[in-house]
Amino acid sequence: MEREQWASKLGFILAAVGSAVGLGNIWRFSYLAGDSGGAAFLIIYVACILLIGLPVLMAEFSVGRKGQSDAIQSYHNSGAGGFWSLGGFLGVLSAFLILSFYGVIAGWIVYFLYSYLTGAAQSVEEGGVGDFFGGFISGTAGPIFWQFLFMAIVIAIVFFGIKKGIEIANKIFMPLLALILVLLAIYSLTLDGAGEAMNFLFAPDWSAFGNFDVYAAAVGQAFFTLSLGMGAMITYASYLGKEEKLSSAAGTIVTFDTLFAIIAGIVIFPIVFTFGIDPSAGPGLIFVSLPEVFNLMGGAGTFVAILFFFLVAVAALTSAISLLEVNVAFLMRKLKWNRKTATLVAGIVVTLFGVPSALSQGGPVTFTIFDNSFLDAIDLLTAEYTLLLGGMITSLFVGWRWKKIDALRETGFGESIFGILWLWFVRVIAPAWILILLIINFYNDFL
Ligand code: ILE
Repeated sequence: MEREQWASKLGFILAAVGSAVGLGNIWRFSYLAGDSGGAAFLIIYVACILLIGLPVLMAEFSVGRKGQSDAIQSYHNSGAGGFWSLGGFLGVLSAFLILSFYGVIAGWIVYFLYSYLTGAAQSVEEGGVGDFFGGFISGTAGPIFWQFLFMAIVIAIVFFGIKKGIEIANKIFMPLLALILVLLAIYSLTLDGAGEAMNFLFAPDWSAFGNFDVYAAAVGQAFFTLSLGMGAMITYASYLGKEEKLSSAAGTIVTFDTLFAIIAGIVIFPIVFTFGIDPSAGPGLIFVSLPEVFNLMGGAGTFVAILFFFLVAVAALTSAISLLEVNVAFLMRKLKWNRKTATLVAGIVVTLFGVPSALSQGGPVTFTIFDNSFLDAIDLLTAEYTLLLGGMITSLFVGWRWKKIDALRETGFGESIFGILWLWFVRVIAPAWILILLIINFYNDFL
């Protein structure tokens, strides 16, 4: 049977933007920026996106488009065996692990959306959202129900395939997301705290630049947000025809993804400052602090809350789709299953694997791994190790194992100055940076 392809290049770009834009841009970016000093984090983060994220993204696109197969086989097809395909293996593994807890957190988002629609969330007393949220995530049936519901929608979309499922969903959702985001940003800019928020986001505190942990957090975030090291960009690019240009697509995706994170900051921080909440509230920022504020805003707050949680839920959906597709493509090739069987099996297995994460936030799963809950342990294992390692292998593979001329032709740069620059970034600069960060992470976690 012929392998599926995107109906149009625009469809591919929207799907890749859909994969990139997700919980990472809103939930993760806002709490990291809030924690690590706002503007300083933003500058380091944008530098990491341009200097490491973009070159690695181009490398992943090249492997997928040349390989025309799932993340692992694409390495073999583009000239590598043995060791190198470890890059693909880590991608498939990371996609599986991340999706298992991503579905859980997305489930929380859908629960908040539902609670605002029914009125339950607005009627929480002032100061009580922490308990409301804590009570929910430490339950048993609740977190699992919402995780399953979210995953069922992900499975249903992937079930219909590249053109009829993934591409159509992204063509509908991505413009809608952009519209909601811009509306919310305009609203936030009218709030009293907007000026303070802009200062926080754009006027850097220079002392933060001396802190290595901020660099580590920024690179981890660059990988997470661009869906790198998780096989997603390799798999999506493998559904492109050989003649499509990659460099402009990569530039577009990076631009939209970064804009989306910055505008999400413009939505969130004015609310944070107007109502005097702590920007470094950590992962609970959008689950506890923001809803407290929405509830203080009266009728407008309910409307803003519904739009906000809908936005985050849909952004998470288009990302989760790409992670499931990595596993589906792998099973379809490896076991010669058809799409429907592969989607159902991969979807159900990854959802079940997410159950311990869902139950680890105060629920019955109480064991810890190096002092982390099950969910946090998987988050750290992927964001700090497997993504980075996979990305490093991909860079070295394209930079050193491919002939220079092939690498430059595949990216579409040719022998231009951009081409040569890109080549040295994937050969040396990106892998060296990643190695340093792997060492820092290891040191921080275990020594
Ligand atoms: N890139 C997306 C995000 O930022 C996903 C990461 C796919 C796992 O949320």
